[in-house]
Amino acid sequence: MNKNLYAGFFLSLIFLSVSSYSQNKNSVDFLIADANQSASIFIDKNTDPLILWAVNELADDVKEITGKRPEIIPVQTISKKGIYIGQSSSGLFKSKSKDLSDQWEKFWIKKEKENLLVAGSDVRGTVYAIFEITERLGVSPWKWWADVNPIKKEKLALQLPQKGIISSPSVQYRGIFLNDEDWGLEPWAEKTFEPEVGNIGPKTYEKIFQLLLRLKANTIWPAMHPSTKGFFTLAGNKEMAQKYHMVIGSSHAEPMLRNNVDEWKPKIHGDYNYFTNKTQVDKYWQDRLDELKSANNETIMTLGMRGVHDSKMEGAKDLKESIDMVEKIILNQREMLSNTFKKPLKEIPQAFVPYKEVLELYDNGLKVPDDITLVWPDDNYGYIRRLSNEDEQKRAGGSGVYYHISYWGRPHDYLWLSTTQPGLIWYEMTKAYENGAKKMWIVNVGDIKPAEYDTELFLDLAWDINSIKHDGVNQYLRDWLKREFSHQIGEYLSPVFEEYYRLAFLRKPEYMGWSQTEPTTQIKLSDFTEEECLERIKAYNNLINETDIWQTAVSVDTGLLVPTVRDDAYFQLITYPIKAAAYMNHKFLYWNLACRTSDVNEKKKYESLSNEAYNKIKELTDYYNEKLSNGKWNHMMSMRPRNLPVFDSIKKADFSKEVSVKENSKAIQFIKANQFISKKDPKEYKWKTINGLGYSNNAITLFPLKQKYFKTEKPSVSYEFEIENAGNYEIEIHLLPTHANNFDHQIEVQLDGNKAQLFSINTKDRDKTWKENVLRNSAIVKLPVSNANTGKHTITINVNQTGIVLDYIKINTKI
Ligand code: REL
Repeated sequence: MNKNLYAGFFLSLIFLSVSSYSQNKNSVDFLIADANQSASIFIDKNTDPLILWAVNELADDVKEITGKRPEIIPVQTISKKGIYIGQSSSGLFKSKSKDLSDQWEKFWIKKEKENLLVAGSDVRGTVYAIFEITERLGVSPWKWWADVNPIKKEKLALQLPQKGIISSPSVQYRGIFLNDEDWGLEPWAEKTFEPEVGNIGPKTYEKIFQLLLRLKANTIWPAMHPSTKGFFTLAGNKEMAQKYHMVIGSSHAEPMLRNNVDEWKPKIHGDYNYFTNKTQVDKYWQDRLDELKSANNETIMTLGMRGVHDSKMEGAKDLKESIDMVEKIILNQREMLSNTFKKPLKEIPQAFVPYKEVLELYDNGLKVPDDITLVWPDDNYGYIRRLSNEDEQKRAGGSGVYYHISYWGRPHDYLWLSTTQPGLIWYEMTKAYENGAKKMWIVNVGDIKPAEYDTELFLDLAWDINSIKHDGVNQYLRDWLKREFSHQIGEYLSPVFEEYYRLAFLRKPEYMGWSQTEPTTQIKLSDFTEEECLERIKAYNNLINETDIWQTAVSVDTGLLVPTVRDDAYFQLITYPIKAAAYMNHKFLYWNLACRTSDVNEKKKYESLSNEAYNKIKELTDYYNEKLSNGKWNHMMSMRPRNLPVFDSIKKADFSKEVSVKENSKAIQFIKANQFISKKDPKEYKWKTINGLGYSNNAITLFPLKQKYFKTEKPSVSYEFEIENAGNYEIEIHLLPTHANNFDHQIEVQLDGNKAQLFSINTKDRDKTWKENVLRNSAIVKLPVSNANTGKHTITINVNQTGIVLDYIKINTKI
């Protein structure tokens, strides 16, 4: 774009922004502060300390924006004009808030006469209401965690719908799992933020809990890797959880809130083996319960047993023995719980997480008592392995999900950047909810940074599953960018971010070396053709340019700069992820080109471009750690988590190696799944496009998402393509590698009038195909077409059930 075009583009953005700001007929404004005054905040004199803390946060936020801090005044009744905040049980609201009584974390905010009334059904509900207000005032929940500093304004008003807001969570327990923190969160806490403790201690947890409350979350699975001290072993951690009303749970490998890696001492306790060492193991669990009895923390107990860390339970000879033993262990654990807490078991929140091999036990008959929440895991790559069936949906304990946006393990870690496509999170979590997963959602966020956007998206869905519809995923991203930077930047950058996620959907930056881990293999050439390499280099170049625009002369000319106070936020939320992903791609793609060419000069040029890209990643990472926000994030960003080969400079690989790559097929057509020419929707079901999902960005599936089989009338979609030269072709249908409870997703593909062919598309466990599928986010069905005539052809694809997601179709020539 040249300068004039930019100017035109920006003018239209300004017009858009002005017009969207002016159409607010259905809303009311409440003035928080202007040049002369600021509203006072009135609270009950018996206000709970956590609500009081949140009220003070609100007052501080207002002060940072306007320079005026609202006065906080304890009162007994509503009289003077101002903001009244409290729990529904407080004397302030009396009969006004009957609709909130006995509700879980519900709140309302409304303007009544000249006052703003803010009531919550309980402590957390009231706190969430307060943070709903700060966010509507433009304060990012990431204010501290990503330095999204408030932008000064003289006049600050809260805009509300006429009827006010009533809100309550879709999912009861919503939280994060801090995991694989060895290269980010832990060293940062140890060396930068909390050196006095030298670990993830109460000061760090305090900041995390504050963030979670701003994000309307309530649950933590604490960090648990060997570099980290067990949560309960550090003085002040559990007290901090109590102060912030955080529910403490623990991961699939840590039953009874024990952090085995740190707390199980083989020299003292012996083997972590229930077959041979039951007494010690029982005592170890009971000790934690005794400690909790006096501490009074809110908890969710993970039950069952695996190995010490992320491994299978010790001691069982076979599947049957494992199943019998886990059932027995759960009964024993429950007995300990009821004996210790002297409450009916249904009043003690408990969870069972059938992660990795434990799902096999469950699928083979392991019985889990009815009041325990079944927390279904994904396959570590964003595809939920299984959800409750009709019968399981009737269980009293309900169900939930344990989901990953960061992962350590086979086939390859993705611990560095955060690139899970928002459309995928939206699809999988909405599907989970529609299949009854409403009790507990936990997301593995790695080190929190740089997973800010995906974390918030996940938790926002957990709070209000209806806040985003299938066609609203990109709009949501746009709104987020507007809040974090400005209206114009949001408009401009959202397509850039969509492209960042789309390119990573085809291949995450961490997988660009085509290497694997567990066992770790060396990098190798990609599967991309030369043309694909060049296209991808160009696509990432565009992203780099678009990211820089806001710091160039053009933005100076138009006055549309990143607000200076948000420069650091821009670096950590935009510049680092986008450019680091781009340079990682450049590093490998240029290397691929260097290896493929026999022209000596070209080879040299590509080699040096590859090395340059590596150096750029280093520069960016050094800046993140050393300079960003005056060193606040030092040690948070590692450009080589787990030191996997993919993170090395290519010097270590063989540049000079001559590689002849035989390209034996060429794509002649790419059809996005939503470009069908006709479709068949069975009664009450509809094919819809999920925006921001898939490499096509327009994947389609059947709605509603609840599991349903189609026996006779199968839903289908048809596509058309044209062949110019008669000959041999291949049709490649790309589906998302989603899972089915019974491993029985099937599609039938019919070419022209020929006989339809049946394909089963699920994988089991972690086999070779599953590994390939998750690395490329595609399950591929191939259909050879021999002696195809020139002219138009039609492919019809039908599906046997919901849960099958079509991304795109490629027509390849066979060379
Ligand atoms: O992602 C998971 O839940 C597991 O893989 C973790 O429990 C485990 O700590 C893993 O990161 C590797 O050690």
